[in-house]
This record gives sequence, structure tokens and C-alpha cells, in this order.
Amino acid sequence: MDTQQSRRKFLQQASVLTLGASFVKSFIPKSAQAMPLVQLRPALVVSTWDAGIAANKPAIKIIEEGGTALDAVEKGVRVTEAETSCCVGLTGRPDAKGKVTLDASIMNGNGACGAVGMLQKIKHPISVARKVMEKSKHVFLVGEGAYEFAIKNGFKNEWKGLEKTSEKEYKKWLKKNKPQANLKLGNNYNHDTIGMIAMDKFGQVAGSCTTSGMAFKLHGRLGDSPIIGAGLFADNDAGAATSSGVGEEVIRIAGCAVIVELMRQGRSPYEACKEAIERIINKQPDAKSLQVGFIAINREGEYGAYAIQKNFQYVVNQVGKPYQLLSADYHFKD
Ligand code: SD4
Repeated sequence: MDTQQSRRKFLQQASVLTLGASFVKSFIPKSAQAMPLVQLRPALVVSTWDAGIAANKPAIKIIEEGGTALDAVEKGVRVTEAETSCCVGLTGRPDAKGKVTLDASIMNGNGACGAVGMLQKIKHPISVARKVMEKSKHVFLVGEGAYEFAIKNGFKNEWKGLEKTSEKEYKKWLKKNKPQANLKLGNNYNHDTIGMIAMDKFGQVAGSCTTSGMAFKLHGRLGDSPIIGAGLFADNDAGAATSSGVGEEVIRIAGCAVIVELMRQGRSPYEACKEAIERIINKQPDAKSLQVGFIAINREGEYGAYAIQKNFQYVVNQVGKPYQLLSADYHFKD
């Protein structure tokens, strides 16, 4: 049976099970209905860095209760957007002009996607990205336009000024750098963007990615995180991937699209992430001073990760199991 045929068969079986399940449900008492009748897929949630411990919690709960991967990845990263963080949400480090500009994207495995770039003053850019996906005819809104769209769709201006540590670090940085000076990419301020990928019990995959981007970036700079195919990609036929690290390097190789395509051709998530990192290293003579990490999942519920440097962590939650905080394998071993 080829992939198309087996997919069709799987969908037929899934719909028979669903119909069967609702028919049976009408005959069993309400209390017993909370139990899922069948678990169709090895559902899971994976996200970047240790912020994923808190973020994965509501995400895996949604999936355990039979919700969609799309809802899970949106709810999950909202946790990080609401926390005090160097690199996500309104408390993140500003750009060279002292403005906190946020990038986010969300993608469903059926091809639906939405993104915002350089969005200011809004606490949950991931939810604005989802609104772009669901309420506009577009995929990607940036700057003032993204802000106006957010306000029109019920989001509030929640800007309270630079968070204390962000302000301190910005002032320190300003003393050594002229405003608008470019920075050495991959500096120490740039960890902890959250990217999350998930598969629900029905085999649908989705992903989300949200960040304040590189600290002290040039005003107007967009990274990989809001770019579908670079910092995020999801396809129900192959899997999902997301990234963290120096966005410029991820964009250059269309990182997450490449990883999903490699998985479609049969590579494991680990092998696909490793191949993408090797492409970056082959193109970038300075790779040793940069960090990029990828995480990926496939349709079988397998996961993997790979990074340029050590210390790239990720968090895995599989249905019914405790979370695992893992360290990714990496290229430069000495
Ligand atoms: C960016 N990829 O703006 C983001 C930064 C990041 O962990 O991931 N930091 O380039």
C-alpha cells in the first residue's frame, strides 16, 4: 500500500472510530464518558529550552483531553509569553533603539498558518498570529499593521515600559555600542526563545514559535521565528519542526521546512535536525561562535533534536508520562 492509500485507509478508520465512538457514547453514563475510548496516535508535545517545562503542561493537558495540537501549541507558549523572560514577550530584551519588538508564528499540519513580526505592546503575539491565520486572508502581518489588526481583534496595549533587567542590560549595552550599531550575532543575550511542536491523538501536528528576537538587534530586524519554513514548519504528512538561536542562519537554509522534508523522505527527527545543522555549518565559517538548535517530531510520535553547540535543552511530554528535560546532541564537541 502506498502512502496515499494508507493515509486514506487511516482517515477512513479514524472516521469510523469517531462515528462509532459518538454512537456508543450516547449509551454510556456521563461519568464514564470522560475516559477516551481509543488512543489513535502516540501524542506528544516538545518544546525548546527549560521554559518548556511550564509551557508543555497546559499543552499536554489539552491533548490528553482530546483537544487539538493547534490549541495545545497556542496555549502552551502563552505561558512563556506571560512570564518574565529575557527572550519572549514584553519583558524581553529590546532592539538597538530600546523598543521591544515581538515575532511569532503558528502553523497547523493542514497548511493553515499565521505570523506577526515586529509587533509592539501586545502581551500574546502568538494569539495575534493565530487570529491572522483565522480572521484575515493573509499569513503574515508586521509592525504598525500587525498592531492595528491586534487592537481591532480585541487585544489590549499592555506595554508597561522596559522590564528592570532588560533596562539595565540595554543601558550597559548602549555605553559600549552606538544605537543602531550592528551586533555580533549569537551573543549571550539570545537564549530561550520558545518553539513548541505537538501531535494530538488524531495524528494532527502543529507548531508555534514566539520571541522578542535577538537582544539589541537593528530596529526593523525580523528573525526566523515568524517566518514559516524557517523557524517553524508543520505538515500532517511528515511532521513538525521549530528552532532557536541565530535566526539569520536558520533563514539562510529554510531550516524547519528542510527538516520536515527530510523526515518525509524517511529520515528520523534526529537525523533531519543534524543534517540541517550541518548545512548551516557548511555555509557559515563563523559557525563555531554561533548557536542554533532544532527540535522535530514525526508522524510516528518520534522526536529528536540537534544543535551547533552544547547546552541546547528541550522538553518532551508524552501522553501519560512525566516530562523529560533533555540536552540535545551537538556538532562542536571540543
Ligand atoms: C531570533 N531565533 O530572533 C530567534 C532568537 C532565539 O533563542 O531563538 N533565541 O533569531
